Amino acid sequence: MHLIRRPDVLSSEITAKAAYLDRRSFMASAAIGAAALATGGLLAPDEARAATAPREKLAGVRKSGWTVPETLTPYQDVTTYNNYYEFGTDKADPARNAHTLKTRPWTVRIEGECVKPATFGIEDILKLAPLEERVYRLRCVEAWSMVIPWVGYSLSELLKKVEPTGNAKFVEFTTLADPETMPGVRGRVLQWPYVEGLRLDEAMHPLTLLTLGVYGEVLPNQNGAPVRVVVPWKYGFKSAKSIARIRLVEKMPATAWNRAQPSEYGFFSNVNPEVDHPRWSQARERRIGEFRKRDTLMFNGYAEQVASLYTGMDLKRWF
Ligand SMILES: Nc1nc2c(c(=O)[nH]1)N[C@H]1C(S)=C(S)[C@@H](COP(=O)(O)O)O[C@H]1N2
Ligand SMILES: [Mo]
Repeated sequence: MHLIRRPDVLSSEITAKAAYLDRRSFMASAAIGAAALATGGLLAPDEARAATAPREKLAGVRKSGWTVPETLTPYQDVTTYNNYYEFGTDKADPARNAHTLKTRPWTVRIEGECVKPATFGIEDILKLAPLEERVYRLRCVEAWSMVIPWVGYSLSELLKKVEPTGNAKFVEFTTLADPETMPGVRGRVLQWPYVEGLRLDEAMHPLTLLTLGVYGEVLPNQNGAPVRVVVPWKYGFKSAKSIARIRLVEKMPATAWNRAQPSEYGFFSNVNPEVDHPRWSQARERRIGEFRKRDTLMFNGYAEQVASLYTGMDLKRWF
């Protein structure tokens, strides 16, 4: 079940990362200094905050066997090239705007087809199961990808607590939509709140990660703090950020992207190089930081783990 284990690759990456971050914090302080000089000390408040967003280490994170033998995408790219439309549609908008997101107090309500519906506080979610680092590929439907060291544990650990009933066939995720703190929610790019969904067996699959951190640290707001899912064999938009409610349901949920454009964004959205998006090819992808394109892998490289979930299904029809 586990992916290729390459602790050697991982530790060398981490060394490279430490050097990289050192250099980066030096450049960041140099940049603030230069900007302060240029503006006579007046930085726009948003820029000042983004530049100094506090970073917090997560305690007790253990390495896991879930990794891929590829170079990690630098922290800088993971946290400044984002899709989080509640904070704007430009890739740089979330890092600029998401400082307004209030991640405490935070609760996740889990209800619907289950024996023990409950509201979990974020502090309890952080302690519910051991935190693991898992290096996953993330493939956006826009044909770019990253390799990201997420921190969390299998979503199944949380779902088990509420004891899904026999009627639970799908899981619906509803994410925060607060027009006060999320400028994008005042516009109409999507119908808010952002809703995503998985079939129950997909949600219970050990690869599906309830994600609380990245690079050993608390999840930055722009990456979906304080809690999101990451479903590595599906296009990135299935990995809903800043989850407020989870509902176990009998019918396939209506999801934000499927409602917006059903011919382009199917419910399953498994990464599939053989099924093109109506407006572009999905055969290849640009790994952020690389020049030459890579071939996109079936199920984003996780076929061995997940292909059996779709036995007998026509993947061109159920895209
Ligand atoms: N709530 C919410 N979740 C979201 C999105 C969004 O706009 N809003 N964008 C999705 C898309 S398109 C992608 S590619 C991933 C990006 O995650 P990252 O910015 O942490 O890499 O988040 C997904 N989750
Ligand atoms: Mo995406």
